[in-house]
Amino acid sequence: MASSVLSVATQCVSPNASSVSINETHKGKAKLGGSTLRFSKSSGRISMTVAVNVSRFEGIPMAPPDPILGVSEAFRADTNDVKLNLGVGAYRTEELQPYVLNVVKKAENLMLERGDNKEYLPIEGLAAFNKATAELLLGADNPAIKEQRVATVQGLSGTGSLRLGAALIERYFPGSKVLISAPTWGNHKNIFNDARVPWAEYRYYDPRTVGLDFEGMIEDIKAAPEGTFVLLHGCAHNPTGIDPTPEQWEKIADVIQQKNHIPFFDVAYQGFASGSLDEDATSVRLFVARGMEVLVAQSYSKNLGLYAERIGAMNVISSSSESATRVKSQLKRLARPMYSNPPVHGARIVANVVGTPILFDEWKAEMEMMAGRIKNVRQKLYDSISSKDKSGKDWSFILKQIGMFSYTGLNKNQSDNMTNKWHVYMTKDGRISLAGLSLAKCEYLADAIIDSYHNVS
Ligand code: KET
Repeated sequence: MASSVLSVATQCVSPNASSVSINETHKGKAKLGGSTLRFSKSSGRISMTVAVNVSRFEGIPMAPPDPILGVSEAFRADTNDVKLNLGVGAYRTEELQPYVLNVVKKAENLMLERGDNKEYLPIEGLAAFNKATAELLLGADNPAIKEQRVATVQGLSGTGSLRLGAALIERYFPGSKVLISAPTWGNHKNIFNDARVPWAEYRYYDPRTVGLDFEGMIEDIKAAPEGTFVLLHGCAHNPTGIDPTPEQWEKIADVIQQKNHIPFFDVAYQGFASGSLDEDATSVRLFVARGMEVLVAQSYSKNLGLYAERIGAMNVISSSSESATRVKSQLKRLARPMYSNPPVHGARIVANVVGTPILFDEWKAEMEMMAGRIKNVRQKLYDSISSKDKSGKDWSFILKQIGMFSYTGLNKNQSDNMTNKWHVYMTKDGRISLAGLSLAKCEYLADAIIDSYHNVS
């Protein structure tokens, strides 16, 4: 469109100086249809630029709203008072307000008192953060840390860290596939697509049992070609809220080890599954204890409530300190042209909280409090639905699921009904964030779910 207007313009007005009058200052402007022609004369030559009102970006189509973050945008636009945002996994208080952890405020005060500067961080991030985050993940006395086999690079939260890991795969394991669970967090597919890493799915959720399809999962991991990366949710699987049992984790590790696959953990909810930071890291630690090489992306968005600080890490646990050093150098090389170096504020908060024993203990207590509030809401929601719904449907899956979410089993039409009729905002896969629910709203939500489940096909 833009180019056709351009060609019309140049045909109508010859660039020859005789057909255009140029004023004394040797600069001029003329209108032609919707376009403005600008002329200038310098050293006897006339140059002409055409400012066309039609955009060069005409060919770029409108992108669809993000399936998760787009829900918050729609929520903000709704003026009805009863509205409820159960879309994004972000912790709210019982008053449904955002929550800044006390330990975070204390760490920030410490930082202010010290007058920390704002110099660039090294490409790999803040050293104190990298140390703290690897220790939090693996346990401070983990042999992999002692033997310097862990390459840790501070990332732009969980997403940025996953993206960095994906870039490493794309560059050094060309053609390798990543196996991801069906279903999974929606952004996983985008991350690997954008990094040009091919992916396939392994079976995970069984709608008949509303539980884990363990046999399907094992079969699919076994069937993948040797050396496949297997993306695993460290704990509190998103969106299903269903985790393997410790025995099942052992069997998953067996198969991955037998097939020479490489496990790639996404740890976005450490502490949110059980309320305990250590307990929620057992899956990762189990693989590392077997001497396996493991990739782990970490996020502090949820467990420290640092959503907007974009703080997380990419860890590569290697079988030798030499290869860990080389891997780290390459992670830095990948990061430099993408974002140069990471932001400092969140890194300092994490380093202070994890590195100061009093703050660390206080964090654990706050973590338990947040996980506890979600458990209470989960129970109340189950109680409300099961006492109101006389159909005999078994809703006990709500209690079996763990973490921030409940995977309700509502389909897209039913989820639409939740939003359009009840002003309950949620993702279209039927996931609701219990972290955005209060005890006071459980009855209302129960009515909405029962109506949507029974009256919408
Ligand atoms: N992994 C998982 C499994 C995950 O659920 C999220 C965020 C992330 C990584 C990345 O979070 P980050 O803030 O980049 O550290 N999930 C919530 C928010 C989002 O979609 O971005 C969500 O599922 O609602």
